[in-house]
Amino acid sequence: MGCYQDSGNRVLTDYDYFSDSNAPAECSKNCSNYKFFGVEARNHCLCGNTIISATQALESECRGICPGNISQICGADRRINLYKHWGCPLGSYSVNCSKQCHCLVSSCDDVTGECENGGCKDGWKGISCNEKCGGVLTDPFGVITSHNFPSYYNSKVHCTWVINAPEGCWINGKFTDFALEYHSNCIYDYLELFNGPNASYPSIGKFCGTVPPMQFTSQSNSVCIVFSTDSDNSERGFRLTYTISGQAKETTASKPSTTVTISIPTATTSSPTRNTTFATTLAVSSVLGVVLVAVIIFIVVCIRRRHRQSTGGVSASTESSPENNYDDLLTSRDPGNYDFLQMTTRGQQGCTN
Ligand SMILES: [Ca+2]
Repeated sequence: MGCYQDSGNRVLTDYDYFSDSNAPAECSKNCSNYKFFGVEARNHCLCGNTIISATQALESECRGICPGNISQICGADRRINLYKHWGCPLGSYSVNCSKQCHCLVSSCDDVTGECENGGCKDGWKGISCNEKCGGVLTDPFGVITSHNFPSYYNSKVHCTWVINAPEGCWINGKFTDFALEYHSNCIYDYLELFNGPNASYPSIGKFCGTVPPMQFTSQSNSVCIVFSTDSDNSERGFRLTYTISGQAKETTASKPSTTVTISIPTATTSSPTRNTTFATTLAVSSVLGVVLVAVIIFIVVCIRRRHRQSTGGVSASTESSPENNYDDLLTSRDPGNYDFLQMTTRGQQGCTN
C-alpha cells in the first residue's frame, strides 16, 4: 500500500512486536489473523484490522533496511510500510475501503482507485473509470463519434450507445469515418453492432481496421453500438451519422422484429448488364438453332428429289401449285407417300444438277 506517516495516533494498534529478523514476510505471517500489517523502524511489526487515519508519505521517506531481508525496506522512524492481507470489496478502495470506484470485475488500486485489470464498468471510461461515454439517443438524427475524434482514441475504453426510435420507426446509419486498430478477428479494438437495444441481443458484426459497415438500416426501432479498446495502439476512431425514419405507431402492442441489415458493397451481386448479356445469348442461340434445322430439312428434301428423279418420279416443283412458289419454310402433309417438312423455292435451282 506504500509508505505512511506513523506519528501521534498509531496507524495499527491491535498488536505489535519487535524482531531482529523483521521483514514483511515474517510480519505478515505473525499478523495473519489481521487485515493489515506494517513494518516500521526496521525491527518493528504492527498488526490491525482497522486504520483510523493514515497519511501517505513519500516512498523515499521509508528507507530502513529490514534486518530479516536486506533487499527490502522496513519503514523508518515514524514511517511505516503498510500492507493488506485482503483487498476491499469490489467497487471500493482506500485504506478503509470507504471510497467508490467503478471497476466491473476487478478490484481497484488501494490508493488511486484505478481498475487493476483496466476493465471499466459499462458506460465508464478512462484510466480511473470516471469519465462517462456512450448513452441513449432518441433524437431524430444525430452523430456518434469515438472520444477525441478525429484525434486518437483512449486506451481501455468500453462505450455503449443505444439508439431508440419510436415504435414503428427504423434507424438509418452511415459511417463517414472509420479507423480502428486492425486484427483479423478484431480482438484488440472494435466496434460491434447489436440487433436490439442492448448487447445481449444477437451481434450483427464486429468491425475494426479501416473497413467499416458502410451503412445500415434497422428493421426494428433500436440499435446497440459498443466501442471497446485495449491497452495499446490507438487510431483515429469513427464517426457515425444516423437518422430515424418511418411512421411511428400509435400502439405498442407487440414487440417489433429486431433484424438489422447491413449493406456492404460486394463483387458478387448480379447486375443489369449481366442479365442483358444472358438474354442476348439466348436469342442468338435460338436463331442459330432454327437455321440449322432448316438446312438439315433442305438437304433431306434435295436428296429425296434426286432419288425420285433417278427412279422416274416427278419433281417437287411440278407437284406444287403456283401459289406455293414462295421463299419460305412451311410444313406440308403429303396425302400420298410421305410425311415430312418441306421447303419450296422459286425455280428450285440449286437443288438439282
Ligand atoms: Ca488498441
